[in-house]
Amino acid sequence: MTTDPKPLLRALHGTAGAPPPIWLMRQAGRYLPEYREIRARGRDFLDVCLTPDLAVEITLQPIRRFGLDGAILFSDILIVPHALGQKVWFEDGVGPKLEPLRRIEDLKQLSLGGLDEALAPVYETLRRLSGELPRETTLIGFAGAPWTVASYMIEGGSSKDYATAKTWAYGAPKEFDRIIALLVEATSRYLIAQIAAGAEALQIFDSWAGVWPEAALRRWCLAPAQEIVRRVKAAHPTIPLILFPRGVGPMYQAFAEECGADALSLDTTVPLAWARDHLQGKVAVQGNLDPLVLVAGGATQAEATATVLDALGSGPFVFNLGHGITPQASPDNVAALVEQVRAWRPKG
Ligand code: 1CP
Repeated sequence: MTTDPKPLLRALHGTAGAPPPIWLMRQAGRYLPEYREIRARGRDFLDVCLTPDLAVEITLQPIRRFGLDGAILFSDILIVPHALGQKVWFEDGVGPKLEPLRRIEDLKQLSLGGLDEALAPVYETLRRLSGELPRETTLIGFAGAPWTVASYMIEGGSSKDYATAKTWAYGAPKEFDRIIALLVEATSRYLIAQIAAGAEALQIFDSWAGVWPEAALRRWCLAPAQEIVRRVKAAHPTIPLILFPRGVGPMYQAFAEECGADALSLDTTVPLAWARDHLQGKVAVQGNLDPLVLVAGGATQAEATATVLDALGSGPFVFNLGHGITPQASPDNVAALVEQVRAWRPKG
């Protein structure tokens, strides 16, 4: 794979190279005036995700501006509950809202039967993007991990402590297994179809993995990730997968050894030397600049960026943030970041 013309694919397949490729989680979004302009036309957010003309345009916005190595499909992780038949909507200034699952019987209202049809516009978006991207740019598909998606399905939106979802899991673990199993099936089918439509790499976002003790983390995050990776690899063995088990601390090592993904996306708190010594020999790593550094900018940003590059840039590495970019980030700071990463070479 070392001959691949796409730097992001080379890194995800385990090849180190300077400069490392760069893309940013949530790189399309509210920090870009051209995104806000489209959103100001007043279309419902889910409708934007499901309108290929708009989703293609928004995906391309950060590529045109910054020439990033990866273009991530513009969509949302909550498109999967929507496609399963759950009521999902986005309230401006509030975030996602869902008609919550309350009892295991509520699962009967969800069905895998309508998945392909509901997600067809997403596949159309990917097909169009694969014809429009520069040849060195990698098209990244994605989905939420079962636990993170389930947390929204049960809580009915964002949550501070996930108390309703966690209490269900602890009180009726077999029922919770069924919810997770449904999402493993839906997510695997969705990711496999994204590859068929043109996705060249995939990221699975387990943004809220960091709330569990070890045994529960293994049961509801690590094992489901392993199963999704197994199914996707069985269908498409050469497509690299990135997993983002945000906030799992030293358990990142278990993910590196056991989940089967090609790369792990590191959250902002993962110590760099530890990641180099305990993870990077097993998987490619991606990360992990604090997104708020892109609000501060200046010397703070330059130093923090150099620290990440110097620690991880000599192994298989993808420069990224430790979580999604915030609406307050400055596009000029993003441009400076890309320039600095592209100029980086290992010392000595
Ligand atoms: O215009 C708007 O107001 C909508 C804001 C917005 C955007 C731009 C939402 C609502 N989703 C998205 C796009 C999005 N979401 C992308 C696409 C493209 C890109 O990365 O450029 C991706 C990959 C996501 C993934 C996502 N959605 C995650 C996982 C990543 C993460 O940041 O942890 C999660 C948890 C969501 C749920 C969600 N959707 C939207 C919001 C505001 C949230 C988070 C709410 C919360 O904090 O609980």
